Amino acid sequence: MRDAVTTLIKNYDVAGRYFDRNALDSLKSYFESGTARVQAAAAINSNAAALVKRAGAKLFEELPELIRPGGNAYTTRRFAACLRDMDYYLRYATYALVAGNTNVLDERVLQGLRETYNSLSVPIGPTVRGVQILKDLVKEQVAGAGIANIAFVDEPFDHITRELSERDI
Ligand SMILES: CCC1=C(C)/C(=C/C2=NC(=C\c3[nH]c(/C=C4\NC(=O)[C@H](C)[C@H]4CC)c(C)c3CCC(=O)O)/C(CCC(=O)O)=C2C)NC1=O
Repeated sequence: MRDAVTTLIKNYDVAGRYFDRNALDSLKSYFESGTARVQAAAAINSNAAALVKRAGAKLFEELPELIRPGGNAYTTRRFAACLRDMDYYLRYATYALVAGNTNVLDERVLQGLRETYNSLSVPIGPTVRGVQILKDLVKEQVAGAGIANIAFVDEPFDHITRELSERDI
């Protein structure tokens, strides 16, 4: 598992180089956004359950066929599994936000996920939509907490949707 700093060190160490201007700029920007990242994590943590619940409600309102007979989130067990997956996405996205790096998502969440989803007929498109709804709600929450520059909030959620959407080669 890597963060913004260890990733940079790894890359420069492989090349046997001291940090150059690019590296220093990227370190500077990571540390400058550090407090905001921690504040964003705090705003998410204290509202995580509500964020997941609201995102689920919005998803099922948009795509009601998911929870009708024949839908993948139909039955209490699968409905709960779907919300639990959303909760995983939120929690790991929060880790990635603080790390300033999406490696934790690759290692702990995304590896093998598409195969699992395909084998259980969990539909990818609606899952991607669920993650985007979650992202929008998180951004509202974080902005509402008075955190100024929240551009970094998009990254982990967009990474999840990008990786999930990726076609097999
Ligand atoms: C921490 C990393 C991690 C992830 C990400 C994870 C996902 C994950 N989601 C699963 C199932 C599932 N995932 C969903 C999700 C959905 N169905 C829908 O229609 C919606 C679009 C969507 C919710 C947004 C459902 C319904 C199941 C149960 C499918 C089944 O058993 O038939 C399963 C199969 C095993 C199980 O049911 O627990 C895994 C492994 N597990 C992990 O350990």
